Amino acid sequence: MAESIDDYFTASISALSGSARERSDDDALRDGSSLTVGGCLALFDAQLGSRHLDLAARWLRSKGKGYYTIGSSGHEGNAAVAAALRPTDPALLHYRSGGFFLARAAQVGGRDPLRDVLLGVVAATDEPIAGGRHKVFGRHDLNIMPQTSTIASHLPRAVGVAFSVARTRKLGVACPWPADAVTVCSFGDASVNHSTAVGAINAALHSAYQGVPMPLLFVCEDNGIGISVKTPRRWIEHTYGNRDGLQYFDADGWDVAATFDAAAAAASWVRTHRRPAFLHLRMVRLMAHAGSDYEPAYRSPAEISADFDRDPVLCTAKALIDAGVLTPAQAVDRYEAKRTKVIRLAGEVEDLPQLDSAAAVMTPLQDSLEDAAAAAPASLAATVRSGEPDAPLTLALAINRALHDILDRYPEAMIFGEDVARKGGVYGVTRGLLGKTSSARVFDTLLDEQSILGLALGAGVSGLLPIPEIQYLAYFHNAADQIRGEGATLQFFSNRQYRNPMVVRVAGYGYQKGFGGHFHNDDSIAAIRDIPGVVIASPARPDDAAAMLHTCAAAAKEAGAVCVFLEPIALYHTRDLHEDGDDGWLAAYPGAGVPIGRARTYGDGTDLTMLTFGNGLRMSLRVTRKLESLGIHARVVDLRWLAPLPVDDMIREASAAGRVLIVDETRATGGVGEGVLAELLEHGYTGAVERVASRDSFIPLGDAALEVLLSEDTIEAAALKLTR
Ligand SMILES: Cc1ncc(C[n+]2csc(CCOP(=O)(O)OP(=O)(O)O)c2C)c(N)n1
Ligand SMILES: [Mg+2]
Repeated sequence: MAESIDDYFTASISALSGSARERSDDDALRDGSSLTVGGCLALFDAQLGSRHLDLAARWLRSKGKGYYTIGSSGHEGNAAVAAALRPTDPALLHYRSGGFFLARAAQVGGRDPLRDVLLGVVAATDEPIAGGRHKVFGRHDLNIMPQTSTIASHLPRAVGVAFSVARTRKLGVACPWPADAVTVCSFGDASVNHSTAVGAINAALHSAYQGVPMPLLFVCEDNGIGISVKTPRRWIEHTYGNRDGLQYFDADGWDVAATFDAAAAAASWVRTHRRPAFLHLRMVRLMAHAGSDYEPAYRSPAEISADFDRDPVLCTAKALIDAGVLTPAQAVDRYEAKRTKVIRLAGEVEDLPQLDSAAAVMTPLQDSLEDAAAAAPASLAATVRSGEPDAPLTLALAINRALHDILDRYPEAMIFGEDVARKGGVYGVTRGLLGKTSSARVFDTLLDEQSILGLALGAGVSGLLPIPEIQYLAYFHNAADQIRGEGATLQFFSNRQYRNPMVVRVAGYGYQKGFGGHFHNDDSIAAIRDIPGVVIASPARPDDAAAMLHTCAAAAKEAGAVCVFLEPIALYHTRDLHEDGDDGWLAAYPGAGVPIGRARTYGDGTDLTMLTFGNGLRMSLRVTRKLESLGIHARVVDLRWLAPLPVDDMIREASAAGRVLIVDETRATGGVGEGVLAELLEHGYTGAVERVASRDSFIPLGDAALEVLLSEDTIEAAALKLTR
């Protein structure tokens, strides 16, 4: 299908007259601009490439060979942003960044970026970053991290990357970005309204306000519309043009020299001041939101064609003609030559192999989990501080001590979150860590879970080992997309070339004796459990907690694993198991890590196997003693890892009794027990099985909480029913 903008370019340029003059590559393109003739020709080339990639993507789509048509047309001015930066500056880009990508690739050389983008469009396995999993702008040697398309979800990570440039130096940790790097992130004018963007910009300002280096360039590519919804006129300059602490630059994105000058000024300002800046580029959006978007449904034909004269490709051609660099015929020749090249490449790649099996698709996930599973430290002896009395510890103390040791073991480890430093955590779990090291490694953050996780994402790709804390499980849900959409997907969409190691500590689960209500007793982890590749640790006992935390740190470090470490608040300071003073819930510090995906069995009864975790372990052990007095011999299995589940251990222990009770403190619907039951049935367990769980309710205040939380009475009744 012919695109009007395509014909318009040729017709408009052909109608011009002009002759070329002797211009040297080093001449300024025009008075007052620092863009040279040679620089402009290079940008024109990138812009032409980007435009013809968009046209080719639609052509491939029309033939049933291409799968992605969101284009960069109208945004090709972002090529000048790449030119104003260095290829070593980390970039997290808007999906209309064809110009940027090609311009940076031209600076670096190597693979043909035109072919690579087409490989992405046809979902070919040869594509260098996502390997056929998505069409993204990303390449490791260009320092462009792949982004998919959750609006603004990459901005919190960008803040984390910018933060880490100086922090890695301070800690003496190797960092992939140079000490004077500027991090750049780009996004659209509608996206900037997303709470994720607003939060990230706020977090950057909040850091910079306190003197923390924040060399971050926000680039808003403002085409005045988000799919069909118009951005109010002048909204971007109104909101960001005059914001304390955020240096504002702007330009017309169709004017390549002006864009280059503004981007160069912004980049230089950020590089020098190590503070955030906002570059506002006015753009047009040509050829609709995507190939599938029928623009006349919401914009008049006149409005659509009014943008044609602000086509950056056309404007750059005119600028080169005005400057006597090219004749109109030469400009059209370049345009057509690029078309020919791109169409030829498109023809070459259109039938290349795509991922052809689930295993092929999932290779990065599988490899990451396998590497993580191999990561448990064999001995913790070296990290255990000498002179430390070997007294039994509570869960909170064991975690605290493990965090001390992890800070010793990994100089790149950083512990942060709300209230973790000065106060030492709401429950004292991080007490003393700040005094042990410096505030560069243990620090309080602003109150924004999204920014906390974003900081971890950025720190992880920058060489650090982030251990963020989310104060309560309910507040993880508040920011879950940073793990779901960003953290968990990075290895998948980069074929493991980028990894964001992290151990997210989350205090959670119920049984706070009526205190706190639903937020402090959140018992739902469904939103974490189904995220591919994420490791979920759920320790119950002090020794396991320390060992598992060491394992998670090692898995993050060695495999780039995203680990969620769920700490049962109700057991933090628990000492006893059966009777007051029995000290049955204390344990000595462990000597080795615990492998991911391995359960722990208590007892060897063969009448009943209880599969459980978290608070369920303590309740089950208590019930077991009562059963014992009735002559029923049970064994209790602490799953310990909720993802991946310890399936082999589960099947073995379940089969030993042939009667299984799943004891699940999370909600019946979407709870862990559902997954345990499914795994048992799918892996050949044929015996009897029952499941008890908490009710499908939010947790109320006071004693009423006990009405909906799983209780020992319920567990006991189910156990008796199964065994009688
Ligand atoms: C969180 C989220 N909500 C909705 C969408 C769907 N969506 C994709 S692009 C888009 C519009 C973005 O507009 P803008 O930021 O102006 O960028 P433009 O496409 O105009 O360059 C929307 C709503 C999304 N990707 N992510
Ligand atoms: Mg827009």
